[in-house]
Amino acid sequence: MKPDNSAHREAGVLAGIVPSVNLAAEAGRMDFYERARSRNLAPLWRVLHGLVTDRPAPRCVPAMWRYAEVRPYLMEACQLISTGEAERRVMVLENPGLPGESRITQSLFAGLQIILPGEIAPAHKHVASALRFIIEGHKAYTAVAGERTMMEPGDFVITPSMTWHDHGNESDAPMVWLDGLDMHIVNLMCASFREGYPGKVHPLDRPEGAAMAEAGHNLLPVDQVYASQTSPIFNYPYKRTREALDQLARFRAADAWHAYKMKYINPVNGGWAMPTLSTWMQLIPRGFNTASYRSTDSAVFTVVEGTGSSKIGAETFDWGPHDIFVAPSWVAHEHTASSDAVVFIYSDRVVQEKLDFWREEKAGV
Ligand code: GTQ
Repeated sequence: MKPDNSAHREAGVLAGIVPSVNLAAEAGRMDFYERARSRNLAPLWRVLHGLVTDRPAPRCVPAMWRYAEVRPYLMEACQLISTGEAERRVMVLENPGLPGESRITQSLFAGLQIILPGEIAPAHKHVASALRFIIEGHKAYTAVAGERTMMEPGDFVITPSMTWHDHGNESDAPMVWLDGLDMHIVNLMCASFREGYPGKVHPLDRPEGAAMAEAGHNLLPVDQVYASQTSPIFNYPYKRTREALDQLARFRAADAWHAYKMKYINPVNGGWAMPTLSTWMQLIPRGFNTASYRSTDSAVFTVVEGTGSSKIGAETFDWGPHDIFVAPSWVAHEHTASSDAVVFIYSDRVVQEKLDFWREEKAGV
């Protein structure tokens, strides 16, 4: 094949990506590339620097979802489809840099799930793990592996991998929570399975509060064997989390980058509460401005209480209760609180740590 215009064009594009490649010589290689392609072979030198980047190159961008703007869509979805028909009535928070991909970051899923009084989201199980962070409503439940927990705003509730779970609302008001799932990580590895339960709900065989009694008091049943890497604590209630942050702030100085930031832990091993999703609750006192910080884990932030603003890269977002925003990998961010602010955060940091990927950079250090 003789080098034609398109070959030159392609070569020109390549020259922009890999400056060391000679443009004229590249045009002469097009025939070779064509024949190689027919044998399912591709030259690495044409893609190397796009594959092995000199720094994180997230397609995900800084973004915010204001709850006041999102909530009407959740309510409208309730008019249009039942939980029964939808299986899970969830509006996915899609990163504007990743439209149509059901991703809030490249590795994380986020969605707002709404369940109306009397509705049941039927039982199923899947390899993907889920976290539920409760936004509004009272006394709706999730049942996992035969035990129910009633959910209150600010509670952090875990659905471990491959456990049967259904959700129900026996209260008289809608309940909304944020779902955080790791299915994109599962799918990257092609490790996904799911199964629907034959009945609507899985039978209950443990009393409410069982997990809390077994694991929620800095005590564990002697000789208990833990096969799962997920925390045996089912629900980390907001009341206790808030109290811990409050008491901490009374005697410790705020950290320059994190203010007061506590990680949720698995009492069995002291590690992260979930094997694929790191979770924290952060308290930023009124008037405090966190120093600029970046890390390789893109993170999802949900405001529980208070107001403030966050500078994420070149953008500034003003936020209040229930607003959700995202900081992409390696994009520096800082927060200012205009009233005492409490923010729930999740990311894939735990995965990156296990794989020796994770890095952070604190401005001024
Ligand atoms: O509640 O089981 O947002 O399976 C996405 C997938 C929620 C759930 C989601 C799910 C669920």
